[in-house]
Amino acid sequence: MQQETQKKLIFSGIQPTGVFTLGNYIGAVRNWGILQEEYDCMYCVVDLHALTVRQNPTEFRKACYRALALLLATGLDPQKNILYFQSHVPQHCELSWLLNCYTYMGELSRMTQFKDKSEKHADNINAGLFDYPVLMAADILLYNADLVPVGADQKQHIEITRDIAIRFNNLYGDTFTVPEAYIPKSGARIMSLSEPDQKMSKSDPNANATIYMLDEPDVIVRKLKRAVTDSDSGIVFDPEKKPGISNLMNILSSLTGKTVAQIQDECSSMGYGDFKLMVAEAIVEEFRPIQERFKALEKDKQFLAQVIKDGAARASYRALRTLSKVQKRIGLPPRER
Ligand code: ATP
Ligand code: LTN
Repeated sequence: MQQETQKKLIFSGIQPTGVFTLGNYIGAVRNWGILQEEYDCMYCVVDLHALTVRQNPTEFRKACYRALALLLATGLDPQKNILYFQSHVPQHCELSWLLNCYTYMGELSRMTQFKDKSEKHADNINAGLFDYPVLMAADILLYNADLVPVGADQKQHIEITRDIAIRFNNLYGDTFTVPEAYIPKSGARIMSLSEPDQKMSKSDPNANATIYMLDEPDVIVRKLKRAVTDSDSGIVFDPEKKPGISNLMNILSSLTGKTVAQIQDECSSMGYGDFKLMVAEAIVEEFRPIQERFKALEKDKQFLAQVIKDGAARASYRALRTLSKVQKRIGLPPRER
């Protein structure tokens, strides 16, 4: 059905919980485009994970399509990668159930994302939120991914995925590849512009805290101007004492490829105002071509529909193979197909 190579397999996912942020871009999505040249890559819009938080059905459907179009607009090539919606490949849920039976309540209770999200959504601490890491483990193990490119906040989820895989392999013999996190050296944790001790997040209710990939240039400039900096002046990299300006330096470094030390040297005589404009300009220029491609793609419904259909078919083919193997190892009665 499709060419399979000896290349290492990359798998990653992103939630369609809103427009992708500068944090998603630098920490994850941008790297996905780089990896597609060297690896066999699968990138999934994890719509089922997004349901752990209440979504408005009409808005949610739009957000799912937008997420896929944005991935394409950043340069992911549907010929080189498998791009698809998680909900279109039911084997993710099937494997997730099986893995639930090899995961302990204690380990899930220690997940910091669960603790954070439970605090943020105290009125809706649902079982899905608790079980989120097991579905994520299923996403990854279903394809025997070698590497998982994510931002630093997902490290703990990759650790539990590894633990589940090792536990299963110890019980039933080598079944799953034990994956490794692939976290960028620079930009793995972009912070909020309003609260630089919090990570930038697409579901932050304060729109000024976040740069979205579809923000117009004037909006980006305005948000940068408002970004919280520190009481003293000086473009100095010190994440502890000067988290605001250090975050902006980190953003600039990730976008230009310059080190923070170089930026500190080059900008030592600048005031905060000019520096903020320089960072805004770099973001605007980075997003300009992506936004143009996005506008064209959004109109091309037929192309998008084809990518979605092909992606699901190619992913299902691979998923079924692993799931059948797992079912057999566990001792479930075989089903003729
Ligand atoms: P939400 O606010 O809905 O929880 P999110 O913005 O945290 O969403 P996810 O869909 O959970 O985004 O994450 C997608 C990818 O982006 C993950 O690999 C994650 O590690 C990465 N990522 C998210 N936020 C940041 C950030 N601030 N800096 C770097 N990487 C990030
Ligand atoms: N939990 C991830 C999204 C995600 C994911 C995955 C990432 C779901 N399944 C599999 C990598 C691999 C997050 O970014 N919050």
